[in-house]
Amino acid sequence: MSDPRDILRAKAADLGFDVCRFASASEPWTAGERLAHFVEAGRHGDMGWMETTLERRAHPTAMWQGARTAMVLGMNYGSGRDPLPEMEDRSAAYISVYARGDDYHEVIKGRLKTLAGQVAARLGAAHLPSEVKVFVDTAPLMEKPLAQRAGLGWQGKHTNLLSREHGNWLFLGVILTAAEIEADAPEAEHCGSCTACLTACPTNAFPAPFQLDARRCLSYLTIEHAGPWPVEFRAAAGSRIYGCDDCLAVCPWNKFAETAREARLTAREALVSPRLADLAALDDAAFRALFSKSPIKRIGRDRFMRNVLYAIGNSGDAALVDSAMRLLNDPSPLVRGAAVWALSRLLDPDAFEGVRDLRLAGEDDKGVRSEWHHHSPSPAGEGG
Ligand code: B12
Ligand code: SF4
Ligand code: SF4
Repeated sequence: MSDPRDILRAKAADLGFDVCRFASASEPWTAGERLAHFVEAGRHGDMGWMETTLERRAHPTAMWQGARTAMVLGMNYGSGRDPLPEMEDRSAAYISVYARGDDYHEVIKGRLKTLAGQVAARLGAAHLPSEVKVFVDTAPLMEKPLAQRAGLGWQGKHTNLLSREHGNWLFLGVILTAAEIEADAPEAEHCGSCTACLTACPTNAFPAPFQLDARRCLSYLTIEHAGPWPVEFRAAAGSRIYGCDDCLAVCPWNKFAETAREARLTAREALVSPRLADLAALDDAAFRALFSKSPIKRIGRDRFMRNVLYAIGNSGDAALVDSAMRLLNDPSPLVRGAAVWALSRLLDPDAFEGVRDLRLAGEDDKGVRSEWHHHSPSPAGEGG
């Protein structure tokens, strides 16, 4: 019989996966201890699900005792160009490359399920254990160390998995099976003395090479963090309103990256440099319509508008004052508080104090009141 891995690889390629390799899911690893260290140090921030699933997440067999082999899939979502120059237009928003098309969870999960059915049938026909389970992103499984073990690439100093063939723009998906399938060779690390990603990070989110403090990462702050951001990160966000690509985009290994083959992962025109003024005008229904099938819909309109307002505050564009003023009337205190910060950056101190004096009296939310006081050019008394 020919190598079963090649048959399964061919099926994966037919379904649009760019790479498919195999690793042991049962051999021990150090990734679980490193994850525990990450969580103990509080680096997961508000992502409480990392803490509650810590034990299951530590190793594939902690989640599923029967797991023997991981079939690890990669799908390229590269745009074929460096996206960072887009941020030069401060009146436009920057949405990270991974979120400009359809939600990758939906795109990949459907394909993984189809593939898993084919894998199970193939294993069953070969009289091997045919139980399989599929994972993309949301399950308690550490996908990057599994991908490195399978040889898809290596975890770079920015902690993402990159490869010599595909650079940094690769989504991961995993099928675990109870069958023992011969493993592919793991990939070695090829960062060498390069530190480009570490120095490019606008918020200094890497306490050491190969380690990330998610609390400082703009991807975490824009997507996962629910409330107002610590003030120190707001200016550094620039125009990034959903995710961040800086550490990926500066990596020299992108020179080999190709453009995504999967049409559903390619950018929708409306999500490349959308005008901040247009985004600030979205009500809930318009937000849902614009981000239909997009991963951005999942953060909800209020959190999204918070991000848009921080970007407005960083724009230096006086034409956006009206947008921020309008959002001072928003029903969400999160949005109102972010509007205060934006105005504190766009208005001159006298104008800001004038607006504050008018608005503060009618504001009963403690958080928004504290935004008014905190960003006032001169100290303002409570109730002022
Ligand atoms: C939580 C999470 C986040 C968090 C935390 C990110 C992180 N680096 O941990 C936040 C919200 C910040 C995030 C951001 C992003 N994410 Co995310 N995220 C995840 C998720 C759900 C879990 C990752 C995890 O377990 N983190 C915990 C840490 C401890 O794990 P780790 O990074 O593997 O940690 C290793 C290193 O720290 C290292 N280490 C630690 N100490 C030491 C010491 C030494 C000496 C050495 C050598 C190594 C070392 O070993 C650890 C174990 O391998 C995965 C999906 C999944 N289920 O795996 C997606 C995933 C990692 N995310 C993904 C993506 C695309 C992103 C973004 C690029 C999105 C964007 N453009 O905004 C950014 C990238 C930011 C960055 N630089 O990492 C992809 C990455 C694909 C890839 N090719 O790697 C994944 C795999 C989802 C998917 N299925 O495609 N993400
Ligand atoms: S995604 Fe952005 S903020 Fe997060 S570590 Fe990378 S460069 Fe830093
Ligand atoms: S930028 Fe340099 S250090 Fe960072 S992942 Fe790429 S090769 Fe490694």
